[in-house]
Amino acid sequence: FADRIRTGGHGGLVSAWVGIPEPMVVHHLTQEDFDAVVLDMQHGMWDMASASNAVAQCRSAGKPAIARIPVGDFASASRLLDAGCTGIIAPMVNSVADAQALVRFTKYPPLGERSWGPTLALNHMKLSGDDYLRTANRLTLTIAMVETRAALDAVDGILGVEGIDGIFVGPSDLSIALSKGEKLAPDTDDIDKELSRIVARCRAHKKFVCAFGSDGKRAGGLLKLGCDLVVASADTTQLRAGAASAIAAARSF
Ligand code: 3PY
Ligand code: MG
Repeated sequence: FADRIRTGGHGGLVSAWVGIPEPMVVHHLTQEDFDAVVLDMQHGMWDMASASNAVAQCRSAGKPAIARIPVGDFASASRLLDAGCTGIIAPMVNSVADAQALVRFTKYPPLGERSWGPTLALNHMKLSGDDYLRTANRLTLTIAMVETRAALDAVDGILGVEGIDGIFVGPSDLSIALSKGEKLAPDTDDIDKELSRIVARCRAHKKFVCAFGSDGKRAGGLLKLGCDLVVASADTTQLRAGAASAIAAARSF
């Protein structure tokens, strides 16, 4: 998966996004045609034990698990890679220094200072310690979120940090930042303009770009703007939309 997203030519990847802290939710979503599953540990209520069980569900379904960590919680990033995650998304990476700190916790030397202990990852990947050490920096993805004005200003510097594999754009926070707290408007032309600029900068640095779509149609639009991986709404949204549509169909009888 890591090579696929890095080298492009994948035709656009679509990921699930799960905040309900229940591995069985992840199990059910892996039965659909998602390319990956993001466990949202920033705003979702996952703890480390349930997240590592969710990673196991992804692994047994043959899908990569990517964890979004809480802001600045880089120590958890190492643990989630140890649990077998294929990637880490770090929110609110606003400077080169933030990006360098993230790389220190997610890449082994010489790129970073990730500490050794990937017991579950070795089991999941059926690799020896030596083979994992040799390949982990390439087979795992370190992804910095750009979702503030500071991050927009620093985007070239962040992309220039060796070990940052790609960028994930958070349109909600970005819209709040750009409007100085006036509005939540993630699906507007203003956001698309910034997104197109970020896509161009990622291409220039030969790195990939991901973004969150509030629904499937929006996710398709984000792919059209040049994103490599998009989220097509969160588990909670999908659950409630499915329920609302079933209720409406029953009541229209
Ligand atoms: C944002 O849009 O701000 C995100 O973090 C993704 O939902
Ligand atoms: Mg955000």
